[in-house]
Amino acid sequence: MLKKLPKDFIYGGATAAYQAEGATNTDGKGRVAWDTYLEENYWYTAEPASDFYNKYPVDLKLAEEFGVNGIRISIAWSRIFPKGYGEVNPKGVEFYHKLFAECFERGVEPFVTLHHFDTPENLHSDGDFLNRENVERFVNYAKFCFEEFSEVNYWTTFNEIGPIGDGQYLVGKFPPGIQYDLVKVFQSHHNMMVAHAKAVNAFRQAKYKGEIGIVHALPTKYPLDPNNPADVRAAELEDIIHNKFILDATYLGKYSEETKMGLKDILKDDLNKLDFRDEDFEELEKAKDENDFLGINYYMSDWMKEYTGDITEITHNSKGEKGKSAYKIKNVGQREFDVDVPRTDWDWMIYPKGLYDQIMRVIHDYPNYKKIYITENGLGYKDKFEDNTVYDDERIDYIKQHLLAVADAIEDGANVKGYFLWSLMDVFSWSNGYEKRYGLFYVDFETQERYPKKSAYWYKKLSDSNGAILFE
Ligand code: BGP
Repeated sequence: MLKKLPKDFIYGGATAAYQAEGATNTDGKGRVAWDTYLEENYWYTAEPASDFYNKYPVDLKLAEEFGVNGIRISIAWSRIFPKGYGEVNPKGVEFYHKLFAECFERGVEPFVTLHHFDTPENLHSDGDFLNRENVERFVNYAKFCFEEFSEVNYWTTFNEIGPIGDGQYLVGKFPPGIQYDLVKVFQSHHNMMVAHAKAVNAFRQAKYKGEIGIVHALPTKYPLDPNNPADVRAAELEDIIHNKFILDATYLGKYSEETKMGLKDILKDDLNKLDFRDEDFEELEKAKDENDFLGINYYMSDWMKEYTGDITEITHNSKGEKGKSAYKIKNVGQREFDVDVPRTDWDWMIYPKGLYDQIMRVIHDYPNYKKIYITENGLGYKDKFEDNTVYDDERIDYIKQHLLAVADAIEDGANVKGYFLWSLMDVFSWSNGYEKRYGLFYVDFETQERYPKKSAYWYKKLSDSNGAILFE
């Protein structure tokens, strides 16, 4: 049994530009699709978020004090290019230089994501990544950032290509709010993977220093009854939609035979609507061994069973009313929530072993992976603020159990080099608002004061002991 985590392990905290910065209309920032979408469909907006645009020195000081030695930050594309391309906004560029300098000043290594859900509005309304011109615009934006922000050591192209496609075209909880269109889901996944590959290939070609990788959300999928072949198939197909398709593109540079068979089962005659081109696979093939790291975001597992009905129906539980979720997809299967596993108020099934299984699957199926970071994991909770803190024992336990699963995977041969808790401080949740909190630091969104939670004190001990407190 491990007694500590590896020597250079990162105890990080994660953020994302749109969920943290606020200042959506400041210093020349361009609009993003989410601005309008939240105004029209939800009960909150991205103002003030956590006012990270102004408060970042406070958050980074807290990070340093509480042993957090890495931070995931994303660059808002529309601060750099307000229209997604063309003229550069110097104030946006300056902001990120200042932010990165503060990170280094505090000894907090920034892991920088180029795209965390926030495509500029005019590109989004022009098809987002379904439009191949936007693939090129993304690559140009990436190249600009590689050249300009040479202080960055760790680059991530995309955060969660999977949930973007699902949120935008399957569940319909992300702009443009389209539901049940699996052709668009796979086309979006594919085009974004091509954009990733092109950015990686450009990064290598120009020989920039530092590392580059991608962050995938990888929820583990289990058959409800492992002895029932129909349930097993439902889990496999659901896995293809969320995990296997994008992992194949990342590490095989093509889609495996199993994935292609699965696509056929899921899409039937619609399969021929997909536009996959030879030149796409050339880029994917060229990039497949060039990913310095894989970021895994892991929050939950799902249990799948057979579904023979003809209607696809998904209910998203956005308000944290336990039991509200429903999920069944024609030709795929349905999720069973009533299993003997704890779940959050948002019906996210808490299953640390799923993280172990997912890591082991990656290292077995994709042996050309080089290194893994757990780039997001955390407990969304309706925190109770009392005595100027939150006694979030549930969160501490959640983190502990998941880190122990990571330790098991390391012991069994996985090269995992860090863990970033979602989130460093409280931020708002894309489709659930400000009530679903995850942070180590409680944010009073009215005053923008920060208060360390009990978990922050625990995290400091974790980091100071290099993980040893996990094994006590
Ligand atoms: C991931 C996103 C994060 C964050 C997190 C928690 O999908 O990368 O940005 O939001 O999930 O999800 P939620 O806010 O829906 O609870």
